[in-house]
Amino acid sequence: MSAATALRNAEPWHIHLADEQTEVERQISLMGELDVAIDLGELEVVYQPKLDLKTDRITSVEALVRWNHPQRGPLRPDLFIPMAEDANRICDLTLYVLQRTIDDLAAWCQHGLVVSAAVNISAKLVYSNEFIDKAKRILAETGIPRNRLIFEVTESATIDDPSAAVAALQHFRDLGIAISMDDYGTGQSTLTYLKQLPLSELKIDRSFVQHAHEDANDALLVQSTIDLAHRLGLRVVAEGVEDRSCLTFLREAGCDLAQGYFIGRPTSPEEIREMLTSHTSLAA
Ligand code: G
Ligand code: G
Ligand code: MN
Repeated sequence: MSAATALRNAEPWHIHLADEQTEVERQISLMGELDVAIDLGELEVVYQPKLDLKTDRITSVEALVRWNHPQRGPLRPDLFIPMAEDANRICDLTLYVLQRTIDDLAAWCQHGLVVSAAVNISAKLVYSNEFIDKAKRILAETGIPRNRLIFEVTESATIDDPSAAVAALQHFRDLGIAISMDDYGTGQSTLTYLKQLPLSELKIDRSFVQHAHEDANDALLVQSTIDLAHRLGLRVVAEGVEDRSCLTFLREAGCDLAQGYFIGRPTSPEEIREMLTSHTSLAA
């Protein structure tokens, strides 16, 4: 191999190294900025509505964190949540989201609105004593009814050690918080877990919901999940509802709640208040 060829061959490697370097630097810098953003309260919390299919009213919302980075613009949670998990900042971030959600719930309650709100809890936090203790402290200071709070937990949080998961989730249930299994159907939940875990709700993953009105297999999976959940005494939420025919299918299938772009995108607490006050009907 000539020196020139060796150099040409080496080039992509160098570029790759340089890219990696830049990526690592970017991550380190973002992590530092995330620390500051959490401490300064620069993160935003928006809420996506959930429609009760029996009453055709918004009765619940899901809190979703947003980071409007001063230089980089809006950053998606998919990018910075894993980073916060790796850097051990997920506890602080989640407590911040929890506090904001409780404050917004309290403001909605003051306007006489009856609504519950869900906060996403990373798998890592389900077993964290620090998180449980600090969450308890926040809850002790608030006047909102406890049954207005839901924790959304993914299946992966409960798979590794089911009996530990039962105990951990029971701590939250003892505080009056409802537990929802998020992205249901994408993990490896067995019927045993469903029976053992102290759940209140199943959230069927959007990959099954989105085409359920037009795909016979998806329809079957969604319908039988709804029936199974009901027999276990659980409420069912379908996520990722993007059109009216999907909503109609879910209503006929006996689903309890629906969430998705057709019902509403994640939005500010003020807009949620207007939505709750105006009762715009989505009934077909
Ligand atoms: O809107 P969306 O892009 O908000 O959210 C993308 C992902 O980020 C979803 O899987 C959602 O569960 C997750 N997510 C949003 N907010 C939070 C949060 O406060 N905590 C955790 N752990 N995950 C969140
Ligand atoms: O994983 P989790 O269930 O927390 O997911 C919330 C995520 O789902 C957020 O990123 C939110 O923006 C997204 N989402 C909410 N409704 C819809 C929808 O109707 N279609 C799609 N494709 N994504 C949605
Ligand atoms: Mn969720």
